[in-house]
Amino acid sequence: MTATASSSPDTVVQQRSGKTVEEIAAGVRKGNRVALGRAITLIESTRPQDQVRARELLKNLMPDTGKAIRIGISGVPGAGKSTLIDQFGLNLIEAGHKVAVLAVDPTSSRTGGSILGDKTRMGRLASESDAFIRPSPAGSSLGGVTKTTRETIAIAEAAGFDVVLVETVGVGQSETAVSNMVDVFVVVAIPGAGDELQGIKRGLLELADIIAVNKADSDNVERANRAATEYRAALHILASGNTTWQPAVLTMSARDNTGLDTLWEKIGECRRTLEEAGVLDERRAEQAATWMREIFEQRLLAAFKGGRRAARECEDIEDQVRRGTISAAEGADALAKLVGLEDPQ
Ligand SMILES: Nc1nc2c(ncn2[C@@H]2O[C@H](COP(=O)(O)OP(=O)(O)OP(=O)(O)O)[C@@H](O)[C@H]2O)c(=O)[nH]1
Ligand SMILES: [Mg+2]
Repeated sequence: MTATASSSPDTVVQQRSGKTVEEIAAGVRKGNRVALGRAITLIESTRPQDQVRARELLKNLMPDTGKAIRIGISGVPGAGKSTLIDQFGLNLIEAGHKVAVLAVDPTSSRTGGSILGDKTRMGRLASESDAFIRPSPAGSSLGGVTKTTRETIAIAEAAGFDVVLVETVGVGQSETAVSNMVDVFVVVAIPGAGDELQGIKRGLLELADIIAVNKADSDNVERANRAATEYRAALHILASGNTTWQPAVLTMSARDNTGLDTLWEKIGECRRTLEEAGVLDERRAEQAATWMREIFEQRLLAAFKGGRRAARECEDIEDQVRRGTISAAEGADALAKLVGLEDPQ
């Protein structure tokens, strides 16, 4: 009774399914929905034995990953990301693609409303058999969500989805995390009142391969065009001169389904340009190395904090840093000593 209560319902299904990793992998390769769900449940599970199986599964599916075009979609809350993904996804399915939509939203555990909101805002896409929508797992840190999303991209690719859209809110560090797992990064902007660049942060501008000014409809068209001009000027100032791809700026209306063809064309153009210059391979290689480092850091930290004594001492040191009794550097020193790291002589 207690054991059941402490496991998530998904985990219980996983245990009952009794499927081997090979069976799940075979199902995923066939594009089987149940297998896909099982695979992702395994990946999202925090139980150590599930994590071992998840790693086996990823290894098994590895040869079938990497084939999709991976697109990040970011932008301030309310910019129209979900509306865009819903319409864009439908257009792509119409054109014969299979579309997976994932979200990186570490705040969803706090607000609790975003998962429900996204399901309804992508209502039309959600009911398509060639679409797969997976909200951000609730209750995880950014690091946890990032790891899960990266692995889910791999699973979705193995299941035959050839377009992967990763939505993230343009706040905090989540957009950097997403730009580190996609081929092309799209920022959805909106015409601001007065100062057009209000609707986008400079840091986000630097990550953008494409800026899509949304809501260019009704009496907003003029303002959207003006915003696009300002973004072009801002990007021009930022441009280092020898980048492979000069970011593109376009206007669109996700609501009215206008400008979305151009968006797809630009995404393709960007990816082709990066591919031909060898930058895409470089990006993906660098992403794989970053991914490895993150996984290792997380495991190291988990192993370290897993020991009860270490966890207590760790908390104690953190407390001292908070109170200002010791400096952050001294705290880090104390932690290093705890794991047997000595200062180089
Ligand atoms: N006029 C107009 N309204 C739009 C357009 N796209 C989205 N909206 C509206 O803008 C609001 C926010 O849209 P969402 O798609 O939920 O925006 P979001 O960026 O996903 O928002 P968060 O998930 O909260 O960050 C909704 O009321 C949409 O109906 C558009 O192209 N034109
Ligand atoms: Mg949204």
